Amino acid sequence: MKKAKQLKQENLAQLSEQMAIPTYDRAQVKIGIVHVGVGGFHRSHEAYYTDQLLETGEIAWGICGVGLREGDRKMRDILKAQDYLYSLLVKHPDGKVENRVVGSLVDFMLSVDDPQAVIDRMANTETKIVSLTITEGGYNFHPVTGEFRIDNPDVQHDLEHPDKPRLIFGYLTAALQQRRAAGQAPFTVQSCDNVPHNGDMAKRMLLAFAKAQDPELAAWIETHVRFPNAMVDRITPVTTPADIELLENDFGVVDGWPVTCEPFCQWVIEDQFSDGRPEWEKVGAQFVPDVTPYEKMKICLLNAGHSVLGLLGSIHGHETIDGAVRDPLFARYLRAFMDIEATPVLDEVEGIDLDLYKDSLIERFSNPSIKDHLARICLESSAKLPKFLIPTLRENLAAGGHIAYATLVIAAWCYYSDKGVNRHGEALDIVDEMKSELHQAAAATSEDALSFLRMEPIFGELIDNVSFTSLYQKMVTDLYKNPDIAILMRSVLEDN
Ligand code: CS2
Repeated sequence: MKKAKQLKQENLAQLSEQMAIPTYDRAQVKIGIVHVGVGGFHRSHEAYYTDQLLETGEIAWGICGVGLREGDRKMRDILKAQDYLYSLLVKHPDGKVENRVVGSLVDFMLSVDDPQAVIDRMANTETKIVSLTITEGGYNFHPVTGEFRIDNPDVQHDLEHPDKPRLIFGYLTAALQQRRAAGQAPFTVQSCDNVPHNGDMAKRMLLAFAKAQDPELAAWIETHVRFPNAMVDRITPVTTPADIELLENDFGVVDGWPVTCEPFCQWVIEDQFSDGRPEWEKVGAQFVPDVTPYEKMKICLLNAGHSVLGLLGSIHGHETIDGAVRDPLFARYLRAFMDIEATPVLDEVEGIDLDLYKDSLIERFSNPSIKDHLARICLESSAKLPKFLIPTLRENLAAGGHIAYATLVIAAWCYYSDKGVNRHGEALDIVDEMKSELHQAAAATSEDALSFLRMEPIFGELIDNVSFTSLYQKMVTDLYKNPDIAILMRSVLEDN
């Protein structure tokens, strides 16, 4: 076999025999988008759509990636060494793997190296959009009140050092300040995170920060900057060494950090932009006046469904989403959760049959080629569950609906946070910004069965809801007596 070739612009033509490569002239591509948070998801989703659009000849929409943390250096270094090119491996359920080199990323900056350069890049009038995948936790909101956490030490730092911010809000504020001072139109701030009303959320958080810094600028931002809401969707597991090997052995290409994803891809965006936008509709995105029903459907069914499988499955000893959903008990539990607890809180979505949507989710979750690890799903649960699952619980409690499926997930989350092991006693790798608070609250369960629910920033007033706490108390007590989660799942299924 021929020696594998390093992924690089100069080797592209030779690699084109094995895989699809960009056919547009990357040297001519202008940077129209600055994207903060270049992880797997950005690269399988927005960068993929944009790459497809560049193929149509719209070369004003290249992407400059930005990393705000030291931890982003590895991604920057790897991508820089391969001229910001990377492989996107689309894995089909029948084992077929499609591979395309994505070329829409044309630069990458690390703010920790030069904060002013990042501010200037955003402020440059060529930048029409600053898009974000900063994760649910990156918005710095209080999970219960929804307020901006102004007391966060990093926010305080950014208010004192506007030219050397640490968080996204400091960068956006500084760049928008430059645009305003120069009498230029602002860029659009486009969130691509799994947060309900992600654009409104980005707006509220940015305004809270900007107000604390310069109320006049905040008023200008409020009037002139657009923050389209969007529903984003493509399952993108963490890249593994096996993916890198597959590329080298089967495609003859050396890529330090490829991305793998499922074939399905969806992006529904509200059509409101401050300074123009790419015609992403030419390559499959949907522009709509109001994204609310789409995003609620996706978050309450897909993301919550993931969390249901993630937490229950971790305790049971499952490792991946496809493994969990191929277990008949988990498949039944997931479907019943979707039908009995999630569907009642959803609105009609024009053109979408919810039953078919749920079938398609289960099919997507079952894709055996996508090894989506439960560890990724459970990562940062303290930021995810208050967006994915707890609102459904609250709505059902208020309407007198069913809550047992979701309540068992909360009890499982407590056990998981306390013990950090599955039912066989094997260690689970818990990664969460609030790991120690979660552990502390959960560890007091044997003395006070409701101690986990006393975490006010997560559960708020739910601690006072007796319908919920009495059911939770019974479940958590049973789980602590016998961590065989399958018994409790069966009993929820029988009772409901
Ligand atoms: C997952 C999402 O992080 C999670 O818990 O539910 O990353 C999910 O895979 C994506 O939103 C799919 O679009």
